[in-house]
Amino acid sequence: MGDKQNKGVDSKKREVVREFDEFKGFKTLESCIANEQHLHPESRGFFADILRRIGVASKIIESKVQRAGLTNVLGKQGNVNVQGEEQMKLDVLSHELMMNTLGWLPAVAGLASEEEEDVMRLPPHPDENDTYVILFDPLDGSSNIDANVTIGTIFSIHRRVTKWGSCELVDFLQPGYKQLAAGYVVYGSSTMFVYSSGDGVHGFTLDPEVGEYVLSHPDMRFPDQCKCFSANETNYNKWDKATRKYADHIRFNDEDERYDKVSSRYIGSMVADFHRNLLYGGVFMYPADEKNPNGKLRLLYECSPMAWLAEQAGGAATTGTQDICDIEPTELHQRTPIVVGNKQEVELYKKFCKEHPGK
Ligand code: AHM
Ligand code: MG
Repeated sequence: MGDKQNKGVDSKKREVVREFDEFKGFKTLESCIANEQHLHPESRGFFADILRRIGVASKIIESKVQRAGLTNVLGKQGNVNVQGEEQMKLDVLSHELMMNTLGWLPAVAGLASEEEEDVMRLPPHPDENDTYVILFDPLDGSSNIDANVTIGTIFSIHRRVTKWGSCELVDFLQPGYKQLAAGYVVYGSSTMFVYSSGDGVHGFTLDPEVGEYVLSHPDMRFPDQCKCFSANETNYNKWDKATRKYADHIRFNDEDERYDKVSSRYIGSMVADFHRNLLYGGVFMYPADEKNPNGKLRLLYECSPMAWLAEQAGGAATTGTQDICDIEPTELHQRTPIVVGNKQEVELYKKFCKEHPGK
């Protein structure tokens, strides 16, 4: 009888242990950041703190996005931002959340947001001069918010270049290739935190039961095959000749089997379009057009971080004539045309730009 009882207990134990088996390989964002930090014994842990805090901020934004329809945060705020665009309530809320979550970290010298005209300068760290600035688009794709369509947060981290006192504009106006880390959070059917600190691109899925980001997509790379063409094709007649020719080439090419599987896929949230293309293969573009002669998307908050991530994942990003990561910014809110995704496609677009100049 006693033996029988023990067997029962044992098998129950085994069941419980098996249930926990799935957690054995759990690598959380937290543990990966800590591991990376251990690889740099000289590290003061500041940089790791920033990544962790962005993770925290994104979880708070995620919770607001999830409950948006219940908490009166849908719709327009009634303001126009520095970009001349109408702000949504969730844009403003996410901006405030990012500012408040990151603003008190001693290693952060300053913050710049797509939603605010000027940068936020933070009190200099009393013992350190070697600190960081963070630039972000708190909620990208906000025209999609009210329809429950995937949106995201984009961030970019630079080491400040000035040495003493409050940070200055030059600390923020740095080319993309100087980024120390960049990433995005995509609020979709699940929430994912995708980032690189120069050693590949890694994706973590938020486990809502545990409340942790868990490594689900290590070392993300663009697949060779290009499957998605992502552009707002209603702008076709406003694009220049090279862009129109390239779009026709990729969409209607019956001769090259490379394009057999290409489909049009455009969400209108850069984060979501980029993320899908990174997983399936593809190219996203927001080129210059008659209405937006410098493109629509912002260099420092959107294009530079996404371009850097693309390069880290074996892809590329260009304006047509210059690599996005090589652009020396001159203004905080400057815009740039962008074509980003599979390297082969981006190279081909550059070739079209060379061969078909003009309108
Ligand atoms: P936002 O940062 O104000 O949301 O605007 C950027 C968004 C991108 O996510 C997206 O690629 C683009 O605007 C869509 O623009 P359009 O509606 O002109 O196609
Ligand atoms: Mg945006």
